[in-house]
Amino acid sequence: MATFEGCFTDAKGLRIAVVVARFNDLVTSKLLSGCLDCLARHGVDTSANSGQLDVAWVPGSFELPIVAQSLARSGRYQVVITLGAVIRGDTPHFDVVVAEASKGIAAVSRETSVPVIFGVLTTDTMQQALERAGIKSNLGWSYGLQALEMGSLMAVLSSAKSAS
Ligand code: INI
Repeated sequence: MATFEGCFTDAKGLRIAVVVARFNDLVTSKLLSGCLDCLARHGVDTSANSGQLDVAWVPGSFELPIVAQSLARSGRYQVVITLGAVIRGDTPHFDVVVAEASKGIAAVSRETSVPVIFGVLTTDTMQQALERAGIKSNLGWSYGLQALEMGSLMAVLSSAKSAS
């Protein structure tokens, strides 16, 4: 029996791309700070001239999949993180944006075999979003951790495949 697991302590070989939505940037910039803090504390070079990490900004969560797809297809990254905040208003727009972002991101991951972390908050109010982006906890930190786990797990799986 083989057990495959990712790890959080050897991030040196990982190249990571983060795609962030500007819409609700009061929330998404906090998610980004939490995410970068997590990556830095696990050994990822998050400096401005890092060769290990790139950040791309898109207008809103609806645009996350196409840019995640372009980055994943480039072959430069072992994992892509998407960050967004979709907050319910009075119209059905929320449901459209959430559906497209979530289905699109899942599709990119499956099509490219590059893990794409779904870091999109979907909340009823701005208060709920802020609570998850730093006021109580910062889910950006968790998304960073999930990226390390998935990026390293995929590397483990591909070495197991080439060894067999
Ligand atoms: N984009 C978001 O990221 N969050 C939202 O809450 C949101 N709302 O509510 O409209 C939102 N809309 C913009 C959308 O993602 C696109 O950028 C826009 O429709 C242009 O394609």
